[in-house]
Amino acid sequence: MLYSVKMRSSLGGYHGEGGRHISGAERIVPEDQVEADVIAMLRRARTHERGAADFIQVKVEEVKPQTITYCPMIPIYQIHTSTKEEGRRAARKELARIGVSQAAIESAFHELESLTDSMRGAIVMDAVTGKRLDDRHERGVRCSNMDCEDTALYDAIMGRKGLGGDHPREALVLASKVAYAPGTVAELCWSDDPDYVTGYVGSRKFGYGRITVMKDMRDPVGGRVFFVQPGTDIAAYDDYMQNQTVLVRLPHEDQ
Ligand code: WAQ
Ligand code: MG
Ligand code: MG
Repeated sequence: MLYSVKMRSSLGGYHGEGGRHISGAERIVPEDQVEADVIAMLRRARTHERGAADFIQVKVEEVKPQTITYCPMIPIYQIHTSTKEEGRRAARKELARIGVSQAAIESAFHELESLTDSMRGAIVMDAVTGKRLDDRHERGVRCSNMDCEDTALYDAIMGRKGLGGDHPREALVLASKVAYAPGTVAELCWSDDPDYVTGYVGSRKFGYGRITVMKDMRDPVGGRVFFVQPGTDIAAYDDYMQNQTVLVRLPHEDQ
């Protein structure tokens, strides 16, 4: 039986009541790994670069096998950049190559570059008009309930490529679920972890375009934009992102 393990943490009390978001994490793991994951998450919240959390919530819940769906992990490719400007130019170029309109690219960068505090979720944007479609303000749309189908295999493959660690795994899993969501055209992301400057542009078309530098060191503001086809049903999209359990499968040729 599989279990969902989720953690969210904040500093200065509960996030909704004055506390500042520190970190969140979630896994879907076999029953015998639940305890180890809970401990790893507690440690992560207490030693995070955004601060040592003083409010930590952990939720453990059985996942009903019949509710699980699967999608492929999108393939990774890398774009080496050395400054924020170069990285963001590269991201614009990738988005255009995927088919996101210039208007939507401008609108996305305008939205993300105007943020003064990180959102918890993503902005959902029409990939043609650039209009923001969710009405979730600073919360945005959250993508949840996803993990690697086989973490040991994933670690073996990514470790060999020098891409071990939580950030790439979590981002690749999320980007794969997002890329395979009905309606998604592309995704744009950079981290809100102050010392984590790598970001990406994701799509089903080309995969996970990892851009090595997309922001300045010590910048604590990050964000995500999900670009969708015009006419996408936003309530259904939000429901898929938040609630559909998705296990991400490694492609055959990597095994
Ligand atoms: N669903 C939707 N949006 C989210 C989620 C989520 N589950 N988690 C984070 N976000 C949004 C939110 O606005 C954050 O401020 C922003 O994304 C960045 O989140 O080396 O670490 O978790 O290949 O800080 C990418 C590169 C790292 C990884 C991304 O994002 C690599 C990262 P963070
Ligand atoms: Mg994160
Ligand atoms: Mg973060």
